[in-house]
Amino acid sequence: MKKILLLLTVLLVINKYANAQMTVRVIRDSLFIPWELVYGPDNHIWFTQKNGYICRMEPASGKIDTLYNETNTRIQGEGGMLGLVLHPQFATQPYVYVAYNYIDASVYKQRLVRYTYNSASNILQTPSIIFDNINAANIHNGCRLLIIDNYLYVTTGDAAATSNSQNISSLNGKVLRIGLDGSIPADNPIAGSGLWSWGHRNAQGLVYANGKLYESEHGANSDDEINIIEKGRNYGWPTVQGYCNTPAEITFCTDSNVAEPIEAWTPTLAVCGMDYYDHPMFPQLQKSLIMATLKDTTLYQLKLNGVNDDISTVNKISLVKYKRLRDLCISPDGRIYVSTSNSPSSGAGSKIDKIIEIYDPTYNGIQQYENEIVSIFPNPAKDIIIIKMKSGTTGVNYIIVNIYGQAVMKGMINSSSATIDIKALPAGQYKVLLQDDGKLNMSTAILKQ
Ligand SMILES: [Ca+2]
Ligand SMILES: [Ca+2]
Repeated sequence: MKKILLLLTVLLVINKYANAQMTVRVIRDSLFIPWELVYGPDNHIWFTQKNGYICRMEPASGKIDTLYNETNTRIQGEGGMLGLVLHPQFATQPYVYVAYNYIDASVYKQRLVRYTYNSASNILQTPSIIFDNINAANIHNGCRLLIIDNYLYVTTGDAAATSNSQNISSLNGKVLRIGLDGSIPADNPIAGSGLWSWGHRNAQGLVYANGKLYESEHGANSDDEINIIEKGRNYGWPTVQGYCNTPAEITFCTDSNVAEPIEAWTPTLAVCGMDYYDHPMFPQLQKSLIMATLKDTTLYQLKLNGVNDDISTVNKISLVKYKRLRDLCISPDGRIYVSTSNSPSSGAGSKIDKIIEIYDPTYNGIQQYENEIVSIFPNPAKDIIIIKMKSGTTGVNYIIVNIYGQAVMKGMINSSSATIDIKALPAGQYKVLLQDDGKLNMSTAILKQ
């Protein structure tokens, strides 16, 4: 019986690679510009809509819960409700951080608000303003949010005033770094200031991976950019567009310690939301930034080089044909979720936006790497997982990582079958990483029940 099972496993592996297929499914329609998608530790997609609704969707069914309607949100042109991020310890600190534009004494502004999730009633409550009085305009309001090591990173646009970006007294045209309570960290580059980097035009993509902060930024008539954001660096706008490659730019870049982009596009694509993909569901997409574009109406794969500090190849994922694409998120089991941005931006008119899912229906979690055959089961698991390797396996490290990227268990496998007791782990999604010092480097998502 065991031999038959093994044979079946091998056949499944071969079959999977023969039929690997990228499939697209529209989960929901009739939405209004889902501006930011975040895959939550509750296996739901949390998202904003530009008109002030904060929502939570179950991916399989498409069931949407409206958690909050922020009636202070004011749509003006590109402005409205924008970025969203969840607290990294959401299970114990159920906070949702959101950026939106509002009117204060007839002046258009932007603020960051923290809401508290009440899981019993499935709503957000007790909004608390943590950062206020950022200038806003009909165009160029950023605004992506990200939390790294308990600091909140925020991209702000130049709010249609290009001089803001080089003005270190202005919060606009910047990447900001603030405490989760809105405080200014003592180790920011300018004492008492929320600025982390400057010289930005309008960044609407931000993702942290490989110890690096990758940002996408809309250019003007040329030079959409991908940057790696570093503390206290100047990214050039409006004097420098794209690379430092004109005499005036070269002078300014030398004088002002300007960081050049790692990629630039002319004509522009209208580069938008980004996430990092490294899951074996789509091996061809691993170790890549995945990026939504508005004007170019395509999802892009930006494959990183071996040390993750440059882009080696750019591919279009041409299967995704839903006009303007705003943002994406990736689930721990390797599925990609994308939102569109095709409704009239004023909010007056039909709501025609979608959230779509990209997945491989033939993917079964069994991976083949070179000559290694690995399977991990059961999945979902309750008490134990069994990791089956090829015979004679030695020296393979396993690391179990939670949804926050923290290693919660690790050890070494020195046989063709290892049983790991996971009873002590809280229920939820995890990744099992298998690594040796040679060619084996795989990760598989498991669900602990
Ligand atoms: Ca730049
Ligand atoms: Ca240039």
